[in-house]
Amino acid sequence: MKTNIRICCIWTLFLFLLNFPPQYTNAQTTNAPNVIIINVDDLGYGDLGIYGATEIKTPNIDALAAKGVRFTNGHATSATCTPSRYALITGEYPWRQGAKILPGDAALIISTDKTTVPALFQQAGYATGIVGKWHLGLGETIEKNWNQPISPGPNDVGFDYSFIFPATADRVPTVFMENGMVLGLEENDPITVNYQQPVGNDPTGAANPDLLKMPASPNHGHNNTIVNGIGRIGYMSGGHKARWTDEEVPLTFLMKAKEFIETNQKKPFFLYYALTEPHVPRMPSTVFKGKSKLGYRGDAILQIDWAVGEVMKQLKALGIEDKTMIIFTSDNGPVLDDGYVDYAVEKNGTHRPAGPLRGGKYSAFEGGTRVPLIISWPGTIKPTVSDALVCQVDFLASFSELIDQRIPNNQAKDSENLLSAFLGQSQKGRDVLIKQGGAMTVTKGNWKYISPQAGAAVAKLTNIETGNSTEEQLYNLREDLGEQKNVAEKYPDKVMEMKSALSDF
Ligand code: NG6
Ligand code: CA
Repeated sequence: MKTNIRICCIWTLFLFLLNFPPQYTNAQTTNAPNVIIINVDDLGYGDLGIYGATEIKTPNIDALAAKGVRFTNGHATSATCTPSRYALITGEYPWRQGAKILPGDAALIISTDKTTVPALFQQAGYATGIVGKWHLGLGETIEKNWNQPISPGPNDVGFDYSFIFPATADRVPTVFMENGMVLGLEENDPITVNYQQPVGNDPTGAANPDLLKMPASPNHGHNNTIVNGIGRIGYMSGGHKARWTDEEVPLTFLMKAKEFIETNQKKPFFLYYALTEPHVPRMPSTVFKGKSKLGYRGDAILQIDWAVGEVMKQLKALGIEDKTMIIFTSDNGPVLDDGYVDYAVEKNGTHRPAGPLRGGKYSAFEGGTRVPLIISWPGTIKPTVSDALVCQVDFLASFSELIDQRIPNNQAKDSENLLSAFLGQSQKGRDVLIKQGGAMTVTKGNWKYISPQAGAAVAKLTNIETGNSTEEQLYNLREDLGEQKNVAEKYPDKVMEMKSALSDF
C-alpha cells in the first residue's frame, strides 16, 4: 500500500514537472531587474564624452557609464539600422534572414513564432514595451491599409505595448503608431503610402525645392513627399493631422517612455526605447537648436543626453533605480552627411564621431559597427571598463539566464550567453564575432578579417570609407585599432583561419 502511495506521489510530481518546467520562474518572485534598452540611431563610438569626445558634452550618459560597465569592444552586428536591430531583437545574425535597410512600407521581417528579447521577458511575467523607431516592417505585405490597425507588428513579437514610428525619420509615413494604429488619423483624410510612384497632391522635394526648410544633399534623393518642409524618401498622401512635427518627435518618445515606466513601476518591466537621434533629418527640439558648436547633429546628441538624464531622474524619483538595468547603445556607426544640408560636415570641426576608428555608418571598418555600449544596474554592477568582445546579438541568450527563461531549440542561434561579461564580472567575451558593413568581417581575439568585396573604397554620397577592397584584409586590432595596416599577406594562415569562421554563411 505504502509503495503504491509513493509511486503515485512520484508519478504526480513527474506529471506536474512536465507541465510546469522549473525553468519558467516568474520574474515577479525573483530579484531580476527591470531592463531598459536605450538604442540610439547612428551615434558613433567617439560621440560621447566618456568615449573621448571633447567638443560635445554628454554628462548624463557619462554618469551612467561611471556607475556601470563601459564596453570598449561592444558591437552591433551590422553597419545599418534594420539588420542591426533585427539581431538585437532576435539573437540571430541578420544575414540569415537577408535583412537590409527597409522602406517605410515593408512587411514585418520577424516571423511571429520567433523567440525575441521582448517575448522572453513577456514569458517571464514582465510588462514589455517599445517606444521609438521600429524599422523592422509592419503587416504581412507591402500593400496595407494605413487607416486600420496593422498587424503583425511589434505587438506580435513580444511587446505588450508599442508606440513607434514605422521606419526612419526620413521615410514616409511620418506618423506615430500606438499598438498598431496610426495616431491622430482623421476619417476624411486617409493615408496612402507608395515607394514606387507619387500619390496625392502633396508637393515633393524634387518639384518644389523652394518649399524646403532644409534642402536635401545633392544626389541623395530624399526629395519625394515634403513633410514639415523636409523632403522624405517615399510618397505619402493624406493623414495631414496625423503627421508628426520633427521637433516634437524626441519629446514625444521621451514622454511615452516615461509613461510606460510610470505605469509599470510596480511590476518588472522591459522597455526598448529607440531614440531617433542623431539620424537624419536632424531637427532637434527648438530648445536644443544651437546648443552645441557642431550644428544640428551635435544638438541632437545633447538632446539624447538630456533624455537619458530624464529617464535616470525618473527611476530615482520612483525609487526603482537599484532595480533597473539600463543598457545604452547605438544601432550603427556615425555619418555626417546622410542626405540633408544640415552643415554637420562644415560644423564638425575637430570632433571625431567614430573616435579612433576607421570608417563609419555603412562601413566594414570598425567605425561601422563598434558602438558605445554602457550597462548600469546600481548596487549590482560595479563601475568597470570592459574590453570583452560582446555584441548586441548576445543580449537574448544573456537575458535568458538573467531572467531564468529557456530558449527553445533552433532559436536565437547566434546569441551567446555573456551575462557575466555584461554584468562586468568577467572580461571574457566571445571568441568569434561576425559582422557586416558592406563586406562580411570576422573578429577573433585581436584579429579582424574583412572579406573581399567589390565597390567603391569611399562611398560617394557620404564620403565614408567602406572597407571595400578586392583584396583580403587582415588587421591586428590591438596594435592597429584604426585598421591602417593590412597584414593579410604577412599572415596567410591567420587569413585561412578567419575565413573558415565565415564559411557557415
Ligand atoms: C539610406 C539613406 C539614408 C538613411 C539610411 C537608413 C539614401 C541615399 N540614404 O538609404 O539617408 O535613411 O538609408 O539609415 O537614401 S538607418 O540608420 O536606418 O540604417
Ligand atoms: Ca541607424
